[in-house]
This record gives sequence, structure tokens and C-alpha cells, in this order.
Amino acid sequence: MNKDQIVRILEEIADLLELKGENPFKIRAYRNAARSLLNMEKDIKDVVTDQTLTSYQGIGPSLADKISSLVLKGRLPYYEKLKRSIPPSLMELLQVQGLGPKKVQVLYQKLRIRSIAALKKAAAQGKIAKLKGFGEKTQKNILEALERRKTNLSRHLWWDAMGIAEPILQKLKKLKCVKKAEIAGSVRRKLETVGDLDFLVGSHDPKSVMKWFTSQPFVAKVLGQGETKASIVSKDGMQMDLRVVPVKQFAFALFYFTGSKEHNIKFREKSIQRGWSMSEYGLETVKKGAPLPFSASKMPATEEEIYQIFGLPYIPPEIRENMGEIEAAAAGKLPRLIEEKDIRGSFHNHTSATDGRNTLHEMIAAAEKLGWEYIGISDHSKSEFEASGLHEEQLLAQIEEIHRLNALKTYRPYIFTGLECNILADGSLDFSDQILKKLDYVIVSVHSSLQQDEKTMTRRLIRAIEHPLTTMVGHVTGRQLLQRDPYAVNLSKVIDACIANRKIIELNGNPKRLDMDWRYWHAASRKGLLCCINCDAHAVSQLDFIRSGVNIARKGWLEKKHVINTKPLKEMQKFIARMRN
Ligand code: DGT
Ligand code: CA
Ligand code: CA
Ligand code: ZN
Repeated sequence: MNKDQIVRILEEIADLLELKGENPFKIRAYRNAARSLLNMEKDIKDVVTDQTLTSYQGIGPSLADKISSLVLKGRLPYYEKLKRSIPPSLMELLQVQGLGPKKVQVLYQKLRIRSIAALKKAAAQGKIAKLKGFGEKTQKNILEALERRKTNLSRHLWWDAMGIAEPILQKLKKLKCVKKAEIAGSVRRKLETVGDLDFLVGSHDPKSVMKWFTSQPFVAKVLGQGETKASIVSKDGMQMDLRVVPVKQFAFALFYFTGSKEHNIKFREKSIQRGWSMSEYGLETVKKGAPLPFSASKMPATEEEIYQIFGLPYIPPEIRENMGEIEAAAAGKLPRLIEEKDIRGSFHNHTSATDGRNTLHEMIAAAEKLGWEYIGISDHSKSEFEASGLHEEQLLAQIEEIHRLNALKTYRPYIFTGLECNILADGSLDFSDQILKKLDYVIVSVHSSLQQDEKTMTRRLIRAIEHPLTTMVGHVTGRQLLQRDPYAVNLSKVIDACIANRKIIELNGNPKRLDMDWRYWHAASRKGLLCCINCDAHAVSQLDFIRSGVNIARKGWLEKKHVINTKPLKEMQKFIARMRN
């Protein structure tokens, strides 16, 4: 078992104990141990082998035994027994946003609620509002959370979906009976969350493709199967559709199944105007005297040719959302979307000095391996206890170390000194100007008092944006896809404040955040807002999040010129320095 899995189990044990109303000290011990593991730099296997677990904060002999059992045997009888003592449906209640173990315990004891269904019923009947410590507002929040949960359960993060889809696509492509294969649908459009995977195959032997697909080890259940179409649910709980079309129809089918539905509908209308009807099979004449633009034996072989039929240039899948792309294409005004290779570095990155998993050196070495020209380091500030935020003297030491590395040219990338500075509840910043002045740049983020009303939150953010030492805003709405809604904030006011104060909004590339949402970037960038695509990396592997950030930037119609971290180092240094004056 790896460290992350063990951390999750320790936290689950704490939840289970809390559900049972156990001793708070015992509960806290598990939570502390989980945190201690999270911050462990060494490989947990080595720590267990060396028997040095107890040298870590919060890990006594008994917890050390339990952790060792998980590491070495992959199981822990204590945990299994504890889990068996609580109905799984009660555990499910913990997954409802806003319901912690304490509330679940009250619901169970007072109203005998031990399932989602019972919770829903009680909330609908107004029973929850009457419980002490709950009230109308909590009841409303619970009902909303249940509604959200329904959609969330049926969708997946693009990143996770891609991780599952890619290996399957590679296997499909290697099959003898497969001539062409692609992933279509929302995955190809790089939507932040996806409902299902849509595989498309060009083949003259659909039978063999169907047989292969439905008999794969990842298949949990076949939902439906025809001669050229199958739907399955995978063991990861992902629904997958696969369609097989004759090779000559592949381009049309790819166009159709990439969508979006709204984009397709626009093309159906265009077809009707020309006397054709459009479907996944291609075009057909419906009006006499309206010949097709191609002969049946020579259907378009690429999507480019399909767009050409309508007198349009190729529209990249990411922007096929019927948000003006067809009009822009017709006017010759399609954006030249940013590409991953345009990126020369990124600015929101954490190290093990706070809650990152890798050291400063490891992070910079990883940036060097990616070929970046620069990297910015932005650990958390002091009020971020949860993430062991830096105190002044720790930050100063980090700055000094970075200056030393830059001077010695130890690594090829230049290192910018930064900070992810908490925006306090009143909009002031967590450090004094005197400290902030010593940094190359400051990212300001909201991590606390998320429940403020829209007016207060908007004022709070704008105050931070107006601070002369602020460079950019981190994860501007605080949303966590499929988990936590954005906090209440008037985003257009925040965007306007950034433009007026020449501040940047980051596009947080963490696949769970992808914040600010792509739907805002097009209009905002045309008004003059600049973007910085960041990884919010808490480990070297997470520097890969730049990719999902770029995907979303493309969905938001962003070009190289809108994204500051495409600038070469010299320009970047000047740009950052100028923001300080
Ligand atoms: P998802 O799965 O909810 O994340 O979103 P999509 O876009 O992948 O939707 P899905 O899987 O239902 O269908 C794949 C594509 O097939 C969709 O993007 C466009 C096309 N399509 C599906 N239903 C319709 C429809 O009723 N009309 C048209 N014109 N196209 C459709
Ligand atoms: Ca889909
Ligand atoms: Ca589908
Ligand atoms: Zn943050």
C-alpha cells in the first residue's frame, strides 16, 4: 500500500471513530498521524523497514504498528473490524458535502437516519431544520448537496477519464481489425468533467472489434451490444460507448461524435439550408437539385475537408461548444490557440517546506527536466496552518537559498521567489509589505472564511487585488470540481478589478480546480485580462498539470499573447519587475 492510500485509511478511521462518538483524543491521534505521513519526505517503505516511524510527530508505538501492517501486509484487521461495525449506508452520508461525522451522528441518534434516501426524505419533510444545531439553512444546503451529488456521481474529471481512456485507445489502435480509432465526445473536447467515454473505430470487421471490447478485463458490465455499437461500465465505474463505422465514414463520424451537440446542431442547420441532411453517417440530399459536395465513393477523409464543405477553416475540438466559434471561423477570426510547447515555466508551485511532497531542489530539477526556462516557487503563508504555512524567517531563508541557486546557476531554469499569500477575511494580506517586497511576485488566494456572502467576498478579493504588491490571484473561485462549489463571488467585478489594476488571474491547472473556468476567459482576455497558467504543483509529478491548464486555456480561446508564462526569461524578468513598480 502506498502513502496516499494509508493516509486515506487513517482519515477514514478517524471519521469512523467520530461517527461512533469515541474519545476525541483518540480521533485526533489518527488525524495527526495522517498529516505527519503526508509531510513525510522519505519513502514510507524505508521508514517502516528502518523502524523509525515513531520518530515522526504524532506517531506512537501503537499507530506505528498499524501503519507498518498497512505498508507490509496491505491490510489492517482493526480497520476492517471497525468498518464492519458501521453500516456502509451511514458511511455514505459522510460524502454529502457539509455533513461531517458529528452531524451524521446526530442525524442517526435523533432521527434514525442511516442512508442517503432517508436523509433526503427527512430533509424534504422539513425534519432536519428542527434539529438542534441544524436549522433551515443547513437543511437547504443538504438538499442542494444531494442534488449535486447526483450529477457528480455520474461524471468524472477529464484527467481521470483520460488516464483510463488512453491505454484502451492504444490497445484498440494495435488491433489488426482496427484501421482507425479515436476518442470522441467531451473527452476530445477536453471538457473539465466528462459523462462517458466515446470510442470511435473505423473497421471493416465490426464483429471482431465488438468481441474484443466487450471481453476486456476492465469491463464490469455490458449495458448493451449491437452489431456496431456497445456500451459498457468499467470497473472504475466509467461508462464507455464504442462505435464501429466503415473506414470511409470515419471522418464524418468523428466530427459528429466529437460534438458538442450544440455545435452539431448548427451544422445540421447549415446543411438544411444547402438541401442536405446531416447525421453521423454523413450527408444526404433531401432537396432535389442539391447535389452533394462529394461522391459516395469519395467521402471527406478528414475533418478539415468537412469544414471546407461549409467554406470554413478547421475548428479545433476544444472550442466546438457553440460559443461563437462558427461565426468566428466564417469571419476568418478564429484564435490561434495556445499550445503546450509555448509554455516556458509556471509560478504556483509548492515544496516540502509547506505541504508539497518534494523539496525545493527536486522541484527545480523537475522543471529543468521539462525544459522550462524558469519556475516560480510559491509556498503557503503563515496563517495556512493546515498546510504548515511558512513564517517570516522561513520564507526569508527560502528566498536566500533561491538567490544562492540562481547565482551559482546550479540548475538551468531561473527561479523566481514567490508566495501563495492568504487573503485574510478582511481582504488584507497575511504578511507585511516589508516581507512581501522581498519577493519577485505574490499570488493571493482565499483559503479560509469561504462562507462569506457575495458582497463581502467580492470586496475582500478586490482589496487584495488592489494591494500594490499583489501579482496574481490564485484559484479565483475556490471550486473543486465534483466536490465543492465556488464560493459566492461576483467574478465579473473581480475580473474588472484585475484589469484596472493590471493584475493577473491564474488558470489553475490542477484537474480538480481548472479555475478560473474556461467560459470566462474569452471575454475577459479581450477586455485586457492576462492569464498565467499554473500547476499548483504539490509534487514533481504534478508539474504535468500544466497540460490540463493549457487544455482549458484553449477552451477559453486563449492565445499565446494572453498568457504571461509564454514569455522568454528576459522578458518575463522585466515584466515581473515592472509589476513591482
Ligand atoms: P458527456 O458524455 O456528457 O460528457 O458529453 P458528450 O459531448 O461526450 O456527449 P455524449 O457522450 O452524449 O455524445 C457524444 C457526442 O455525440 C456529442 O458530443 C454530440 C453527439 N450527439 C449526441 N447526441 C446528439 C444529438 O441528440 N444530436 C446531435 N446533433 N448530436 C448528438
Ligand atoms: Ca461522452
Ligand atoms: Ca456517449
Ligand atoms: Zn491554494
